[in-house]
Amino acid sequence: MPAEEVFIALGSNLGDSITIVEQALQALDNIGRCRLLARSSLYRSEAIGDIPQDDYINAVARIETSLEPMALLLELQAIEHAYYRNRENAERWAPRTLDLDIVLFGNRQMNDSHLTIPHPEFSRRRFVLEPMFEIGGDRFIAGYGSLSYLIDKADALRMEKLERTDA
Ligand code: A4P
Ligand code: MG
Repeated sequence: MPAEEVFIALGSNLGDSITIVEQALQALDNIGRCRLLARSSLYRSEAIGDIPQDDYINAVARIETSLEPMALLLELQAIEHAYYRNRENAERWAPRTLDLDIVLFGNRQMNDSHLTIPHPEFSRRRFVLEPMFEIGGDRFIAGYGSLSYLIDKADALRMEKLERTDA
């Protein structure tokens, strides 16, 4: 099975979010049959959603994998669990220690009870689009348009790029 290029969005707004997201980026490289190709800077962004909550630390990773989407999702959930994400708090868009979303998986489109690809919210989320642009440049996404076009249209959001400390 040839490897496919996948974009993963990372987010955290509970605990030591900067360290958690940095460690999660490394953890992605350690998944079997996955290779981290690029990672964005960290971004601090205003939380979207109905409940007032702390700012998020967000980032995007570009990986190459020969795993199927569902197998990759299970690996991502194992990483989330390692950070004690509190699943008791079932409220949608509640604060979380670590959230890993599959944004794009090659050119695949799917929608079943476990996975929707592309991620249903990505095209409106500046904290996903700008880090994608940072690591991959502009690109056309079938059914959506170019990244630069999506960034222009995305919701206004307070967002700040943090200095890289790993470079
Ligand atoms: N699932 C379906 N499609 C996918 C996909 N493409 N990637 C399913 C990952 N998971 C996917 O996920 C619930 C179920 O979604 C999973 O079991 C999987 O089968 P979850 O991570 O437990 O729930 P969730 O993340 O709370 O729900 P949701 O609706 O995915 O929330 P979001 O969209 O992740 O939003 N504000 C800022 N500034 N930055 C943020 O990162 N994040 C959220 C969470 C809200 N506000 C934010 C941010
Ligand atoms: Mg999620």
